[in-house]
Amino acid sequence: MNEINRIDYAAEDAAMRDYMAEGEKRAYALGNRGPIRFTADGRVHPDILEAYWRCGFYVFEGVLKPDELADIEADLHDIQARLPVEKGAAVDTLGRPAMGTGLEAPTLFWARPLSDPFGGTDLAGGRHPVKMHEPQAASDAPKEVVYLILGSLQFSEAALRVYGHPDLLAVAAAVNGDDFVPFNEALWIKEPGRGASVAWHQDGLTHWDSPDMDQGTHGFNFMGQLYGCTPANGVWVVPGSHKNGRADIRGMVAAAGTSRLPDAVPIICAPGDVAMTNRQAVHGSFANNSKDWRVTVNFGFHRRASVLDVMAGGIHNAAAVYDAARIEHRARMIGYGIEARKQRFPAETPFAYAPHVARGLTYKWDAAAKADVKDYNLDDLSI
Ligand SMILES: O=C(O)CCC(=O)C(=O)O
Repeated sequence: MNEINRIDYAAEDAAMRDYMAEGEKRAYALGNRGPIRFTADGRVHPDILEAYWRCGFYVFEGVLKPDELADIEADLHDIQARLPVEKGAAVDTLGRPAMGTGLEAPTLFWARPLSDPFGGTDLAGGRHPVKMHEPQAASDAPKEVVYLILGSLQFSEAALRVYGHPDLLAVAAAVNGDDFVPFNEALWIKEPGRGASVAWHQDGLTHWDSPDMDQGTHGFNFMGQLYGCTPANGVWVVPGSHKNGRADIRGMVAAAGTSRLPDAVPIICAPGDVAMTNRQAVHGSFANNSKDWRVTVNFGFHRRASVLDVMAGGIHNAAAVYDAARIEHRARMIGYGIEARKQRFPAETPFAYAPHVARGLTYKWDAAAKADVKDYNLDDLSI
């Protein structure tokens, strides 16, 4: 994609460069990356699970192959062409009804280029307490850009097929149990010279004070990388921070004297790698002041016990009690993902999702299903 000239972080530039070089070294020393591997009896290799639980993230290398990446890129270009010409506009650049119009659930998130829309605000439950450094964008940059798209599976069949990936779903079952359930899905678009930062935060909101909370209670996100990600444009994680309950992020930044948290490491991926990040880990990303695009196909899963009959929500959708009927309805997206994938990759052995198998539920990916996914994210299971 386009290349732009690197815009300096000005006074922050040298420190940022050192931080990224040091972080990269520490990231590679963690021992939490490699292909998805299985034991002879078909279980996700225990070394992977050990490293994931030790670090709070893992990088699965080479999961998405070139044909699948090409599909995702084609959908990305289609999405970009269908975005409103500017925030609030009803049409795209070709005068067609823009993506997101007529939908009830939140989909498009806009930000000033290189800004930090959440840091230091009360948004999203105030979970991003400290603002990140906001570099100066080029004078010809647009006023605002779309950096996040929620409910993304309704806009991209390629993303839906990634959602049905058999090896990734096997990992979800190994981490969250065979009866794992959806969380939400998103497309993160970090344009070079424009992409917003995501201030340090922990994702979970619901169970921090629960007496039986443990390191996996708030689930995890998969982050599939279309173009790869670097220290400059990728997510950074504080390894092990998912184990320690709610972090004092304000205190961590104050102690460091900078938003460059000294213990954090970058998630580094090649195109087609898929990271898995614990939602309780302290993580964030800097404004993308590099020359490289980062596009992340993001989708999360929970333990069923973490959401069943729990009162939650209020960030990605309306607050509600997540009863069994809602969970089953939302989990149809797993059924659709598996079916959509079967059509495109018929030689693969599809994943068998235990709750559907147990109840004899079957799904088709057809015209009716495509209509059914409109606004599906109203039912996200957001804890
Ligand atoms: O992709 C990013 O920059 C941020 C992702 C993130 O914070 C999340 O998925 O919780």
